[in-house]
Formats: sequence, C-alpha cells, structure tokens
Amino acid sequence: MAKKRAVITGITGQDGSYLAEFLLEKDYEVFGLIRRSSTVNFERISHLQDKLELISGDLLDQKSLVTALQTAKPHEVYNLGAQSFVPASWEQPMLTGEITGLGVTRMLEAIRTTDEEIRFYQASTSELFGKAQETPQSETTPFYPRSPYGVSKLYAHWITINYRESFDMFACAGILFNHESPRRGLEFVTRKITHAVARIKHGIDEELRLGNLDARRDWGFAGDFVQAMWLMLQQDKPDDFVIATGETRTIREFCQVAFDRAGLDWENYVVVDERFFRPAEVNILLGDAAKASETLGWKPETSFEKMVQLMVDHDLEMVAKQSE
Ligand code: NAP
Ligand code: F7E
Repeated sequence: MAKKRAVITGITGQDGSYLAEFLLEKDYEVFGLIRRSSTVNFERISHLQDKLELISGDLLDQKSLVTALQTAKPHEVYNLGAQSFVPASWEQPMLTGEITGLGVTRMLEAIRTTDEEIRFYQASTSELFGKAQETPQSETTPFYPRSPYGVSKLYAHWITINYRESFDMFACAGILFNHESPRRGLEFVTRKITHAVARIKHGIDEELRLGNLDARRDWGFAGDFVQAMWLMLQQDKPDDFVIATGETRTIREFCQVAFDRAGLDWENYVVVDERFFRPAEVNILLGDAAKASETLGWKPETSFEKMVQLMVDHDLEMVAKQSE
C-alpha cells in the first residue's frame, strides 16, 4: 500500500520535531515546510534529516504554500507554524497576526485550491481561554484571549471551524494546553528555569530573574501531546478537542521541583524582575480533556515530575558539554 504523506509547518519547532518522529514511526512520508534563513536552524530535526523531505515556504507567502502542497500531495497537513512566544506578540502584533492568524487562512485556501480532501490540523491553544471564564476549561468554555498572540489564535481557530462548515473540509483544531520538553525554546518559562538550574549548578550563573511566579499552568509533555494531533485526523468526522493533563501548578512550584532535581534550593537563586511581567496576564489554566479521552482514547503518559526531571537532566548534560 502507498505510504501516507503529511506536510508539517513549523517542523523546526518543538512540536514539529516530535510530530515528525511520531509520523515517521507510523511509516508516513513526512514533508516539512522550512522558511528561508541566512543560518540553518535544524537543531531539533538534525537527527531526522535524511528521513524528511524539506520544502521551502512561508505562512506569509500564499504561492509557496500552494507549491508545497502540489509538491508533497499530502493526505494530511499539520499547521504548527506560528509566532508562538506571547511577549513577542506585544512587540510585533502585526507580524504575529499575519503569521499566527492570517497564515491559517492562507493554508486553508492553498488546500482548497489544491485538493479539498486533505485533512487539516490547526494548532489552537489554551491561550484562547486567557482570562478564564470558568475552571477547568473545556471545549464549551467561552474564550477571552489576553495577548495579540491569543487574539491571532482566536481568529485562526474560528477560520478553521468556518472552512469546515462552509466548504465541508476535514479541518480540526486541537486546543492544546502548555506542553514542554528538553526541546522547548529557551525563552519559555519552563526551559528558562531548567536551563538556569543547569548553569547555576555548573557555577556559570548566580541567579535566575523571572516575572510572575503566581501564574498557574497545566503543563504536559510535548511527546504525548503530538499523538493527540494525529488521532484527531484519524476520526470519521472532524472536530475540536481540548488536550491537557488536568493538573495545574504555579511557576513557583515548577521552580521548586526543577531546582530540587539538581540538589539546589530555588529560593536562594530566583529573583523577581518587573521586566518579565506582561501587560495582561493569563492567571490560571487547567484543562478538562474528558472529550479527548472518550473520543480519541488519548491520555497523557508522562507525569509532571518526570517531565521536569527529563528537562533538568538534559540541560545539566548540555551545559556540562558546553563547558568542557
Ligand atoms: P515553536 O517551537 O515556537 O515553533 C514554531 C515554528 O513555527 C517554528 O518551526 C518556526 O520556524 C515556525 N514559523 C514561524 N514563523 C513562520 C512562518 N512565517 N512561516 C512558516 N513557519 C513559521 O512552537 P511549538 O511550541 O512547537 O508550538 C507549535 C504550535 O502549537 C504553534 O502554532 C504554537 O502557537 C502552538 N501551541 C503551542 C503550545 C505549547 O505549549 N508548545 C500550546 C498550544 C499551542 P523557524 O524555526 O524558522 O522560526
Ligand atoms: O509563560 C510566566 C508568564 O512564556 C508561562 C506558548 O507555547 O503556551 C505558551 O505560552 C507563564 C506566564 O508560556 C517568566 O507570565 C514568569 O504566565 O512559558 P510561557 P505561555 O505564555 O503560557 C501557550 C499554551 C501557547 O500557546 C504559547 O505559544 O510564566 N512567567 N516569569 C514567565 N514567562 C516567561 N516566558 N519568562 C519569564 O521570565
């Protein structure tokens, strides 16, 4: 039987790299959309490069998306590409809207032009809930985004549903809560903490400066979460699902577990710095993934403690190597 083919936008990112691994294990032909850059940034996919087909393209450029789909002839498109860092969305709100919001319409239009049978996954986010109207949050919780990133993702979410309803496309949105890993970007709070733990342990840094320690997040492991993306596209009908662990912790609690792992007391190193507070905060996220559990049979496998351990151990080893 011919192999299934998938296009992943955002393949150089955290989720793109885990999803590519997962689909390759399922014997897919995997095509990754790569935007042109003067330096290569294939760090997260270098171990997969001889198994992947990389296609040049950009969510800002309609023609490149059509060409990518004509080249790959995919059965499935996973749209993970985005300007995904919330603070940067206040610094570059227009660019965030273009990539994270309108980029989705460009891809949906590219699918309509090329092959309407292509199944489409959109990377929606718990940032849609923002100033949460109820806790825990599920598929029926009203949205209240709190950043240009969240607002862009709200547009992306609704345009996905609109194309499903207008054109009968198989388009799904996964409302994923925060998910982390040793491949998380260094600017996000979890990896910022585990990387700092490693640098402090090796005597390179003396402190870690953070913003709001009271915010709560429902943190899962990225490797578990990408499986839910695939499951959504294997169903008989398209739908939207919350993907979360059902546990919430403060940034303070994350610090405690991460520093503990390295035998350090977080209170000796963490300094609160106003520069890292946001113009508007998302105070509490806690997801109810009952629908995904019932319909997709999806459940997270990696515990919070295990995930923090993975991240701290990875960063301790990485910093040790860098300091050799
Ligand atoms: P990430 O590590 O920041 O990766 C983002 C990816 O998007 C990178 O590959 C980046 O490419 C690509 N990209 C940026 N601008 C682009 C453009 N103009 N055209 C094409 N690609 C572009 O993000 P992630 O954590 O893997 O998240 C994946 C997706 O899920 C994102 O849409 C994010 O908003 C969403 N999401 C993430 C979480 C989470 O907790 N991680 C939760 C919910 C939803 P470069 O390498 O070239 O920059
Ligand atoms: O912040 C607080 C900060 O940047 C988490 C993206 O993947 O998940 C991510 O968005 C919390 C916030 O992630 C620092 O105020 C305190 O309350 O790790 P983060 P995020 O904003 O939740 C969602 C689901 C996405 O969709 C996004 O794409 O931590 N915080 N001190 C800090 N945050 C950062 N970055 N740096 C600090 O120093």
